[in-house]
Amino acid sequence: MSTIFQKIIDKQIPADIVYEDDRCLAFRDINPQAPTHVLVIPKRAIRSVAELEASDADLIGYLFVVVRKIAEQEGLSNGYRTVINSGRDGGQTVDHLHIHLLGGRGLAWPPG
Ligand code: DGP
Repeated sequence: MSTIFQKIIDKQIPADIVYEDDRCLAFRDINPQAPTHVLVIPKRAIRSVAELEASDADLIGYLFVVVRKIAEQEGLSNGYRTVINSGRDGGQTVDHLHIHLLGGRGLAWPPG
């Protein structure tokens, strides 16, 4: 079943896109939890970390390189947090793997 993120990839619904290439897309979260809250997603539909295969390793590593580029682009020189929610207990609400990039304020730990 097509997720809302697939519709964003396919440009069927709009998003505030901050980065795009052939393998991934990054756009601002619709419900930001920090001054910078960007979601970095693979264009290939992988549902969650729980469904990763060994052959996905390069792609997942690449997504984090993109995170680093966007963090620089966003001026997050004081640091930032990356989060991947997985499954129901992990708080995942969209079944298309995504990395949250949060920054622009001090972030508390531990998370709820
Ligand atoms: P998670 O709970 O980890 O599955 O995060 C899903 C995030 O996706 C959540 O922070 C809100 C965001 N989101 C959901 N629908 C949309 C949408 O249509 N557009 C954008 N930009 N973000 C969305």
